[in-house]
Amino acid sequence: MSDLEDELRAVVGPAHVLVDGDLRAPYETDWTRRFTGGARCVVRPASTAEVAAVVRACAAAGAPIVVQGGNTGLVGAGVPAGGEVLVSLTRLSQLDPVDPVEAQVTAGAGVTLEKLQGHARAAGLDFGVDLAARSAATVGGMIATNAGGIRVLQHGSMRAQVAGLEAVLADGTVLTRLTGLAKDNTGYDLTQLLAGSEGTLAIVTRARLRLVPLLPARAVALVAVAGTDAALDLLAAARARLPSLSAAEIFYPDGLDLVRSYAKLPAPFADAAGAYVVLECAARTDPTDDVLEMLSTCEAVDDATVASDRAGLERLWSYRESHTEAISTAGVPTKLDVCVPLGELSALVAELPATVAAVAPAARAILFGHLNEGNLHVNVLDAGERAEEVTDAVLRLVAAHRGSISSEHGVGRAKAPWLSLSRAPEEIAAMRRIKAALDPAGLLNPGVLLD
Ligand code: 2HG
Ligand code: ZN
Repeated sequence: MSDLEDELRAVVGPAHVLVDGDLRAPYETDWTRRFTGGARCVVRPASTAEVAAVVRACAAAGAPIVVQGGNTGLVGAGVPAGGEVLVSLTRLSQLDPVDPVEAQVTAGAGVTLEKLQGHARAAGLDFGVDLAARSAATVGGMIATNAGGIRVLQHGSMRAQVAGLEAVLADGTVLTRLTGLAKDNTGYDLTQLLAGSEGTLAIVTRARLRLVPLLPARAVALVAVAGTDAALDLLAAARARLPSLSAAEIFYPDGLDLVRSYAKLPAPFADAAGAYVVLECAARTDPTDDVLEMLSTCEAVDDATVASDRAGLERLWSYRESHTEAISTAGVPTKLDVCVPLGELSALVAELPATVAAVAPAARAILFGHLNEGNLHVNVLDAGERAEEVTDAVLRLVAAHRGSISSEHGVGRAKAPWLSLSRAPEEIAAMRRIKAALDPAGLLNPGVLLD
């Protein structure tokens, strides 16, 4: 075995350098099964010092690195293109005690969202980001991708929760900024530069995270509406009248059909609707009455069902949250995560089916997502050989509606060729200069974000 593997074994221990194909395999294919590539080896460091030593060894050998957290990313950024050393961070799982005065906690990059949530809740607080992949998604990956999820409406996306970071640069230098000061105006904000940089500038090893108040009383409404315009009217009413609104999500009848057969759920309403909206309110005391009052006076509502007990909340949320798994059970989707200004959303939804059909007649596009941010998850099934053409057509349509080609999943490898649809040439040139300054040899996540 080569010198590099021996050096890596000396750093992390022989059990944590995986060269055998069977052992590497779970790390080499992404969650969707669409992106796959062979790693030179998988290395599993357990501390920041070990990550730094791994990076130094790779840098000395000129070996490119791909960084992986919970491997729940959806744009191919965490799996190798071919031949990289895959650095898996799941063993960086230290979770410090919650600081109740600052309402902050320091967490290792490998801590799962679910662990973090449980830890915060046990201390009477909560974490501001939540998403369906919570059992596997990790803090490091969520920061690297600036993950969004179902509470962006209330707390913003991942970068808004990050008060400080520790990270390893491409030459093995460790940057540590974990104090989490509420005010700190001392130059470039390196923490926010690394959030959303998709592992291309540094490897996040620990984070100082903000926590939010725990709001234990929740009410969820699943609402039947005529279509996207009515959903937006409902959103406007909910935002104006429900200060405790914590989530607003949308899905459509074809997605509901898939979810129902996958999760064995009953039809939520006697009659089919044009679109379905999930609204959630979170407060210290039961917000159900406020939700019912808003629903009873909003003309956009055709039908609604409301729950506030744990089983009912889970049941109503599962109509929305089971979409990803239900779609993956039906095939390997081409996943496009886009957003447009709310005023453009209806037109986008109306134009998408024909846009997809024009390049891939056999394909079907399942739409769902985060209504409040105009964020649609366009999941195209049965695109077959036409996945690239579908991607191109959909992303161009989104750009024509003044939208973003990646709302919350990142650019990764999947969308790198289309970055210029969302960012001006001057911006991309500036990003390349930042990349060159921090990673001159291009060792970190090559081919991700900037191809
Ligand atoms: C969600 O909102 C996730 O559930 C996954 O962002 C979206 O599967 C998808 O396309
Ligand atoms: Zn999402």
